[in-house]
Amino acid sequence: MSIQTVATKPFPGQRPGTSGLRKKVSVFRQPSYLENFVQSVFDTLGDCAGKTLVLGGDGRYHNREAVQTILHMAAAHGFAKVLVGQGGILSTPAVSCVIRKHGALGGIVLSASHNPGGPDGDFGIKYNIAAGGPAPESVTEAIFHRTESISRYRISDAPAIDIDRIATSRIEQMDVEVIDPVADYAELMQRLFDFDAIKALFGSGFRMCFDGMHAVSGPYAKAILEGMLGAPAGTVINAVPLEDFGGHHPDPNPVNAAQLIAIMAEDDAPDFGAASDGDGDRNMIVGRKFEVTPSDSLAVLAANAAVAPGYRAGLKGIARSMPTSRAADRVAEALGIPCYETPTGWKFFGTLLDAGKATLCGEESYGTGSDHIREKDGLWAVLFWLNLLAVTGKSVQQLVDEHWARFGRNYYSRHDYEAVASEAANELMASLRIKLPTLAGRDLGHYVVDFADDFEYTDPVDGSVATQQGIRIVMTNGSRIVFRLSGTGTEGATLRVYLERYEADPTYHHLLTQQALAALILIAEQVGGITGWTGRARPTVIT
Ligand code: VG1
Ligand code: CO
Repeated sequence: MSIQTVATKPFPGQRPGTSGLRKKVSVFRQPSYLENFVQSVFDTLGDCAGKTLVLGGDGRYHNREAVQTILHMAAAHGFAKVLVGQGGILSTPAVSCVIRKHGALGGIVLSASHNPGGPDGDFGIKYNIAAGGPAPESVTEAIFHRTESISRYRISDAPAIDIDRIATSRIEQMDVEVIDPVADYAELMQRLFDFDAIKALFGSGFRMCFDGMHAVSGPYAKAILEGMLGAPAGTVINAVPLEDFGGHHPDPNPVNAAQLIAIMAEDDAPDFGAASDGDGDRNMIVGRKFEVTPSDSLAVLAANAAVAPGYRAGLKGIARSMPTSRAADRVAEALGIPCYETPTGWKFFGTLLDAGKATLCGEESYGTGSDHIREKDGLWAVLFWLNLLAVTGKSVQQLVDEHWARFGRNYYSRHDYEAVASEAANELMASLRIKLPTLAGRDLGHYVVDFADDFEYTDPVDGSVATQQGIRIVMTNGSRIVFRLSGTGTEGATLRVYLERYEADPTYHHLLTQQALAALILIAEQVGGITGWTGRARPTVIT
């Protein structure tokens, strides 16, 4: 066994997006493609002698091969130890948890999250830092610059090692410790939530359906819900991770988790439904015949955080991504704590969490989390809701209705136009930017524009600046339209249009969301010229 130095040439476009580098599997399978990126990560980290790395992925197609490649490269880079999930499996929140618990230098997550998998699907890779969260932009940019000039990578030629047995083996000087993917994570959840109360809830006949979507959270949900909390067998459906997610889109929203939505719409539906995404960091919360928006979920959890032992001491602050509805802001105001507005992507929450400025964070894209780790956390949110349901004895809908009655309702929707031509999407955004200075004060029928800008964020902790993070058109009554291009897609561009309208009067709290937002939807089309630029008469996905 020896360490080989292999000559290579840069590949264009290895710039990480909102959440790591995501490309088609066929792109990742080109000889040296993954190796170039991993070597660039290691070159950026510098000396790793004596250090520990965490490694795992969501089990999608190409996960196993990539794990072997990275293990052999880590050995060549001098790491002392790699903690790898059994079978190459670790959810994104579990990676974050394991990095923190074992004092690792960092970790590598292999996932394209909610993007489809399989030979024709997507693959992805992301580096997380010692705090457990996604690398900040300063680091991802350094990695990207390294990929542009890379000329060699180093790798051990040792044979492939067994990642299916919980045991420690060696590549060169490096220990490869295969760990139970669930254990550390489950132990952390047990410390945060009232497991006895949740056990009693399941013992009383409460029924739940958790849709693992054939992705990574199945084994976690089975072990925790059915194993530790005594939920009946069969509570977790689609529980076995498959390399192609059963041909589905592992994205927990009402469109892609249609099976769960159908189950929850039946007359004798379970009391509680939930789903998670490819890598286990997203969550969708569903009551009987009732869907909870992610923005509302964040606000409800924040308002009721004291039910959970891990949050009894109170919240330091709440942080949400800019396009996420302002429902959480109203809770923060009532609690007398700050509410931070960050750009899209979990990496922007890291500094706030590290500095103790925020306890809960959330994104409209079905992401919720807290300072227990540095990633969003799907099952964590589900356990939080279970804890809340157990303590209050109320239904999901009752809790949300009461929340709206107290704080008002933020009607909210996201319209996605997927796989549109990149050039057209860029031109749409450019034309909006030109219009921005002319919009303030304009009367648009039902709404008058208060201000319009391109969201720019200065991190209150480290002072770093992120520009062009979404065009927002904010009305005088606080209603908003936001335009943004996705940073996680692999085909053309995806335009996201976010719509929000606040309604204080409970008489109007039960309108259909798209109807409640109809006037704003019309304005988005008029101002953005969406159909003209994209050629699309309607969105691909509405959530
Ligand atoms: C999307 C979501 C964003 C989320 C990101 C990663 O990004 O909008 O809120 O943080 O995915 O989530 P974009 O750039 O496509 O809008 V995950 O669960 O795919 O890692
Ligand atoms: Co995800």
